[in-house]
Amino acid sequence: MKFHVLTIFPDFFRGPFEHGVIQRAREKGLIEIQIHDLRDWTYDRHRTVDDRPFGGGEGMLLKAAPIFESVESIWPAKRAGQKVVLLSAQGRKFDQALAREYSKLDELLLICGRYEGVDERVAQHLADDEVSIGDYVLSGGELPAAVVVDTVARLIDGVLGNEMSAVAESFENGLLDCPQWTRPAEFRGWKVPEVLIGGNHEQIRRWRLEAAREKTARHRPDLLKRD
Ligand code: 9D3
Repeated sequence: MKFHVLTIFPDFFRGPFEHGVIQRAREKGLIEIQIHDLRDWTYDRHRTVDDRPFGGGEGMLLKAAPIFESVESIWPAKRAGQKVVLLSAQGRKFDQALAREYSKLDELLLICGRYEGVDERVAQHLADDEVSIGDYVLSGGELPAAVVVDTVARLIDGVLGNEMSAVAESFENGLLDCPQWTRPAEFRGWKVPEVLIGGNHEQIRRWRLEAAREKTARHRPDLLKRD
């Protein structure tokens, strides 16, 4: 699968995709990530990408023209299996189910919003979806784009090792992961639950399910209320 990221801060992406699971997936050729500088599609001396909102108001907006021209240059004709996603604070909430949909695509193009927002014609006439990663205010769509790439890439066949592929399901079974411990069995007087050391696998399975339910009820009661 191929990811495109359109941004005014291409250097931002030097770090996030050069570690761990994502780096290995790129090396194996399972995913490709292309970063595009929005300013490459400006033609004035100052490489202007922003302008003031009609009707007045705070701050600046990203202009429509460089975004349209950039996307049209990346994909001269859009095929099935290609989607344009605008990352914006006004979008629908990104979740594991949407990530799974995106993981079936051939290519995903992520547009990073900045400043006070983006000319609405991008959401209306260019983007297939407008997506937010959660109810908090960020400075732009770059961190969200990295979040979307990471989440979607993990769902592509071969990206996770076979033993790990079930891990991707853990959010889809509607419960948070159960708490876990590693050695030593006692640290600063805090002991690991006895049942986990005992080796009775049926007892451990039941204990873990109950612990996951307890943690979910305490931290994410909204997950238990569904269906
Ligand atoms: C008038 C309120 N504006 C600023 C406080 C709204 C606003 C504009 C631009 C809020 C955030 C941003 C920049 N954020 C994004 O582009 C963004 C985002 C986010 O802020 N939170 C969660 N997901 C996303 S995806 C893109």
